[in-house]
Parts: sequence; C-alpha cells; structure tokens
Amino acid sequence: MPGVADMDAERVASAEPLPRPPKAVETRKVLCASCDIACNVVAEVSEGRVLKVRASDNPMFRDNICMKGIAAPNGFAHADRVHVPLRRVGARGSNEWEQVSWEDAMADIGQRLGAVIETHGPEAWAVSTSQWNTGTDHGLGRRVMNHIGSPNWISGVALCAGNTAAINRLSYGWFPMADFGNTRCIVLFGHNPMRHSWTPIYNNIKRAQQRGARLIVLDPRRSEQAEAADIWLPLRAGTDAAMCMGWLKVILDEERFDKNFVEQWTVGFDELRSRVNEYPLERVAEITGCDANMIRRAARIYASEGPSIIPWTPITDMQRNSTSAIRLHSILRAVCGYLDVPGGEVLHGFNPDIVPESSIEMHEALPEAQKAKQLGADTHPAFTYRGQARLREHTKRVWGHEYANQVTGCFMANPSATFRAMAGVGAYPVKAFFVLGNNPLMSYANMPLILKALMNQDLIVVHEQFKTPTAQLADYILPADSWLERPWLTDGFGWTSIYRPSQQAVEPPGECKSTFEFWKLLAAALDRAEVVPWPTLEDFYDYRLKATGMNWREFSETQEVFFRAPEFKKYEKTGFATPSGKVELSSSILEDLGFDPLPYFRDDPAPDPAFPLMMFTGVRENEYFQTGHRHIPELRARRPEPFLFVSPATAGACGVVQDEWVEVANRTGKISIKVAVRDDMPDGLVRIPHGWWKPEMPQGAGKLSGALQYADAQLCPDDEDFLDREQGIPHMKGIPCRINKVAGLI
Ligand SMILES: Nc1nc2c(c(=O)[nH]1)N[C@H]1C(S)=C(S)[C@@H](COP(=O)(O)OP(=O)(O)OC[C@H]3O[C@@H](n4cnc5c(=O)[nH]c(N)nc54)[C@H](O)[C@@H]3O)O[C@H]1N2
Ligand SMILES: Nc1nc2c(c(=O)[nH]1)N[C@H]1C(S)=C(S)[C@@H](COP(=O)(O)OP(=O)(O)OC[C@H]3O[C@@H](n4cnc5c(=O)[nH]c(N)nc54)[C@H](O)[C@@H]3O)O[C@H]1N2
Ligand code: SF4
Ligand SMILES: [Mo]
Repeated sequence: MPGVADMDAERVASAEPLPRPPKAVETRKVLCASCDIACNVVAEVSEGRVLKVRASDNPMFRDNICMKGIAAPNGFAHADRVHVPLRRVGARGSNEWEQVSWEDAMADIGQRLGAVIETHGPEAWAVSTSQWNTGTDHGLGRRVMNHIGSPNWISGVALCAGNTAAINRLSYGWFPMADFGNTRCIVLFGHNPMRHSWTPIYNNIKRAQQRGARLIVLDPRRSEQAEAADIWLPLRAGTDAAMCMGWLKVILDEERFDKNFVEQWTVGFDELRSRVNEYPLERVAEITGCDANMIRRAARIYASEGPSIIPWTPITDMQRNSTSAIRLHSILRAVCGYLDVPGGEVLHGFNPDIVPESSIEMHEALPEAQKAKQLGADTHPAFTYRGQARLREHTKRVWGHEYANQVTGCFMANPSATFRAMAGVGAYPVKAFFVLGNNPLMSYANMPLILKALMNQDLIVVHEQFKTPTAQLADYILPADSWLERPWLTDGFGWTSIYRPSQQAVEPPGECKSTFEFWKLLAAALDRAEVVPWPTLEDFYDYRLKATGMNWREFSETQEVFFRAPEFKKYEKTGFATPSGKVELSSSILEDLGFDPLPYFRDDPAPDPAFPLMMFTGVRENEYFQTGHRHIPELRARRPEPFLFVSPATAGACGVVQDEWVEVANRTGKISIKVAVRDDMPDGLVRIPHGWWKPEMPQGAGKLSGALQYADAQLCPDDEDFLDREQGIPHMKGIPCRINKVAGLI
C-alpha cells in the first residue's frame, strides 16, 4: 500500500509501555477471535490484565502471528469500548443514551419483543450475527429462535463460506475440507491469504509449496499469491464459473477424469458432459479474457498431477453465478477423484464424542409452517430450509443427525429479502431486529435499503463491544465480552470434526457479558428459561463434552486440538448424503426447486454507458477484520484512510492521481475514497475495500461515523440482475461504477 510503511507486527506489541514491572506472569492458551480463523495463541496475564498476546508453540501456528491478534489487548482496553447497557432516549439515531441495568434492559426487551410477536407473529423477529459469532453462541441463538418460532436468521456467512457449505451439500452431502498437508496442487480462485490475513492458511500454502506442491492462482489482479504461483490466470472479474467450465471441457475431452469413481459414485455425468460441450475453450477464453492454452495447461495439472485441492474461497460466494461456480468446484473435485482422499478434500462428518452445534440448535423445534415462512425461500431457496431440509433423511443416514448446519449457512433466511421485509416492502413485516457481533448496516449489499430497514423497526438490540454505525441506530446497546474474557469451545464451524478449547484469560470489564449469557437472559425474559437450562457456559460445555469422559476444566487444560484420525472414502460404506446416495453432478434438489440442475454461466447485464468501469469489493486489509478495528491507534496509523486500487492507464483515463480523494458512484450509491495507482490492477477494474467507517467521526443518524461516506455497501446492488438466482446472494465481483473527480479534500 503506497504511503504506508511496512512494519513488523512484533513492534505493535511493544507499542504500549507497561506502567510498572508486572508481578507474576501467567500464561493462558487462548484462541484468537479477532478474525474468523481462530489461531491458537498465548495470552500473558498478570494481575488480571493481559500484557501480551503471542504465537503459540503449536506447529500450525508457531511460525508467526498477525498484527490484529497482537494488537487485540489494546483494542479491548480502548476508551471507546461499551462497558454498560445503554438505552436510547431520543429519537432513533439521535445518539442520546441512558445507562440501564442488564435486568431492566432484558425485562423491557422481553416485553417489547413479546409485543411485536403478539402483533405480527414470531417471524417478525429477525437476527443477524457475525461470522465468528456464529461459533461463540454455539447454536443457542437458533435454539431460542426455533422455540420462539422465527426462521429469520441471517449472517455474513450468506456471503462467506456458509453458502458454499450449503451448495456443496447439494452435490455430495457435506462440505469438505482441503488437506493442505498432503496435497500436490493448490488452486486458489481469487483467494489470497497473506502473512497478516488468515495467517495459518498462508502458512499452509507456503509449506505445501516448500514440499513441492504446485500453485495455480486465478485472479484478475496480480495478487501476492499470484506472484508466488506456478500459473496465474488473470481472469475477468466474475467469470469464475465460465473458467471452471473450460477446465471441465479439457478434463472430459482429454479423459483426465477418474472413470471408476464417476461410474460408481456419480449421477448425471452424460447431462454434465453435454452442458460442458456448450463451453468450447475459445468461448471460455473470450468470456474470461484468458489464453486458451494457459487454461488447458492449468486444467491438465489440476486433473493429472494431483491429488489437488480447491480450498474454499469467498470470491465465488459473492457472484452472480455463485451457485454454479461453487457447484463446479465440487464437480471438479468429484470427477477427478479428489473427494475424501489424502491430499484431496476430506468429508469430516460430526465428531461423535461431542454434542454438535447443529443439535444444540434444535431445528426440529421450529414448526414446519414457520419454516415455510423463511424470508427469501420462495424466490431464492438454495440455503433456506426449503432447499436444505430435503437433505434431512440422507444426512441422518450418513452422518447420524438430520440437520447439519455447516458453517451455520445451511438453514438461513435470505438477507436481501429480510431487509426488504424490515423496510416494509416484503411478504410480511419484520419489526424487531437483534444484532450480535455484526455490523449489518455495512455487512451486506444495498446499504441504502438496510438503513431504511433499520429506521423502520420497533425494536433494535445490538450486543457489541463498540458503538458501530449499526449500534448507533439501536434501542439498546448491550456490552459484549471479548475472546480474552470468556472460555470457548470451537468446533471448526461444523465443517471439520476438530474441536479446540480456549481458556479465559481475564474477567470481562464493567458489565460486559457473553453471547451465551445474552441468550440465556433473553430466553428467561420471554418466559422460556427452560430452553437454555445450563447455569453457566462451563456447565453447557460439560454437557457437550460428556462422551469424552472429560469435563470442561479437564478438557481445556489437557487438550489443544481434539479430533479422531480421519478415515477416507467413508462413502464406500455409507454412500453420499444426497437423495441418490451418489455425487449429484446434476442436482436433483435444484431441479425439484425449479432451477437448472446443471451449472451454467450467466453473463453480465448489458453495459451501462454511464458507469463504464467495473468494481469489486475485497482485498482484505492487514490491519483490520472486516468493519472492525479502526479504533486501534497502532493499526489505524498504518492505514488511516480507505484506498481504491486502479491501474495507471485507468487512473490516467479518469484524470486521477495517487492519493487524490475521489468519488466512486453507481446506481446504488456513492462513496469518497483515496486513489492508489497500482500496476497489479488490470485496466477498467477498481478495487473498493470493505467495511470503512471512522470511529472518531460524529455519531448518530445522518453521520454514522463516516459509514455513509465510506462503506463499500453503499455501492453494492441487490436487484435481481445482481443476485445469484438460486441463493439470492449479491454479485460483488464486477459492479458497474465510475470515478468522479471532486474539488478539494473530502
Ligand atoms: N458489503 C460487503 N459485505 C460483506 C463483505 C464485503 O466485502 N462487502 N464481506 C463479507 C464477509 S467475507 C464476511 S466474513 C462478513 C463479515 O461479517 P461480520 O463477521 O459480521 O463482521 P462485521 O460486520 O465487521 O461485524 C463484526 C462486529 O463484531 C464485533 N465484535 C467483535 N468481537 C466481538 C465479541 O466477542 N462479541 C460481540 N458481541 N461482538 C464482537 C465487532 O466490534 C464488529 O462490530 O461480511 C460479509 N459482508
Ligand atoms: N487482515 C485480514 N485478514 C482477513 C480478513 C480481514 O478482514 N482482514 N477477512 C477474512 C475473511 S472473513 C475472508 S472471507 C478472507 C477473504 O480473503 P481472500 O479470500 O483473500 O479475499 P479478498 O482479499 O477479498 O480477495 C482476494 C483476491 O480476489 C481477487 N478477485 C476479485 N474479484 C475476483 C473474481 O471475480 N474472481 C477471482 N477469481 N478473483 C477475484 C482480488 O483481486 C484479490 O486478490 O480474508 C480473511 N482474512
Ligand atoms: S489471523 Fe490474526 S486475527 Fe485472525 S485469528 Fe489469527 S491471530 Fe487472530
Ligand atoms: Mo469472510
């Protein structure tokens, strides 16, 4: 990043001088949750205070630690942290608050939520949670909602991994995990882990390369991983599905697939073959803008020099052709024989020793009539109950439980449909909205709609550490604890069967409480205390761990990574958890739902002369996780402002220069941003960073700490042309826009 000096993360740790020499320093084994990858780290603690967070000696994590993990204690000790429950006193968004007790807050919340339910039905209550939070409430949120009767739960996982999990299940009944340790070829569809961005995945890729594994990167931009790759295919943004079609064309034409596996374990191969024949390499080269010979070379290596992996990537989670692209990844894995083999992609299943979060959620408690009301299920059903419940008996047969809510993305409402209902233009009204560790105003598409939706609520409750732009519009802000202040048992997002414990390092400050306590108090406030019967989080963990023969204390003290050695090709005994028991190359569920059962590529809408450039949101910033962390001085100092990336030629054509403040606009909205001219960008493409607001700027409606001015969600459309058909998730990788020059500084 121009203008931002590189700096060793270790120096961040020493930024805060210690007031006096500490007494005895103790260590705690903790899982960092400053992003959603949950590294094992060590917290050094003295006198009830965390002095330092450092890398653990676990081989997976010992090489390095990212700067967000190191800076976390300063972030949590920051003066902006919310320590007590706050109740709105002026009009919504007036930013006038009074301090209340948890007791009064929860009594009033219970009563007001009860009134909304009484008037509009339980479906008028929607909940939005974050990526990481879905793992820290352990399914209790869904459990309470299921007992109260609301199916309208949404999360960032609709745009990131949760939806991939749901779509993978349509093909082979479980979302597989890439075996980096034994693979011979890694294919990254836009995914770009770096030293300070998902450090463990970055390390996995580097180690595999050191062992001799190949790396193929598909990215419109010459990313850091592209620079390290054996082959880089600079595809046009949003064309990943077409690229996969090209790979399949090569693999099928040249008979490079696993014939035995295809014959015995798949259905729909002939139909797939005729669909793939609609995509000759010349057509794929034209759509993707890549050289046909390079496409052929990459496909050959993937298929013939494996076992290969296509690790999960969020890039195909956020495209107009998301369902097809994700299905094509699963089809490539299957036909090349890389499913459930060492070095390929492993179907973990549940860990039989621990009660899974999918069971805690108790989806069976939600009546079918309420499931049918899930928002978005009628038009975009793929990850809603309507799409996923068709797998129930098959999931039970193979994996032992009816509901496998992998990455919590398998029984979700559609976010856009939910915000429309909240804004009063949906099938029915949603009038109460609860937010846990998420900043939804900025974390989905179409921010102008979300703002209307929030302003139209009777009750908004936000459980947070900070007064985010979303929290500024709430009725209640309830103070949340942090990952250093609570115990945690993580289950690898229900994706893997690996469980890891995190010890509590210190007490939460002020009146901060955990997500567990929030749901327990809410259940009681709704007269349903029996739904969360465990007195404490530790009791709850004791219950879940019973079959291990250990209680939480023993488990957290003795275990670091708890798993059973993987078995491979389990499908030979059980079949796959799909209606046919095989890998569904042609999806019977998509067909039943009225969609094309085969993957396809749907091109962009006709060009819009008013908006001749294309933008994508992404390229994660080392210093921040999503919309968070901008209050932490040592991180903010490294990257004080949001930057777009643009090629020298495009900057020239727009008449803009390095460090100039400009406006980026399209039919959804506009933002202010600084220019970074980068030769790693292709011409005509603009990168917009995700999640910018400035905690130091004025708060309250009309201001929202700069969110209205800087957030990428202002530019992300969610009308049908920009939604994936089957899931209804927004296209964020190729949105028309233009760059406007502005006079002076903004
Ligand atoms: N427009 C747009 N939307 C996107 C994306 C995009 O690029 N553009 N990216 C998508 C992706 S990849 C993802 S993963 C999701 C991410 O979505 P989320 O994971 O929901 O991330 P944020 O929206 O930044 O909200 C996280 C909030 O949690 C708070 N928080 C942190 N720790 C705790 C805690 O222990 N307890 C509680 N209660 N709160 C806590 C933070 O202060 C922060 O405000 O967003 C998706 N949405
Ligand atoms: N420091 C830090 N680390 C993080 C996060 C963070 O906020 N901060 N967030 C975490 C989370 S939740 C996620 S999901 C990951 C996301 O991290 P990544 O998976 O690495 O995703 P991005 O960084 O958004 O973009 C990666 C690459 O995708 C390319 N790209 C853009 N459009 C397309 C396209 O249409 N097709 C293809 N093939 N490539 C395209 C971009 O040029 C970019 O180089 O990062 C995680 N790590
Ligand atoms: S990558 Fe960084 S922020 Fe994410 S879990 Fe690891 S140490 Fe924490
Ligand atoms: Mo993500």
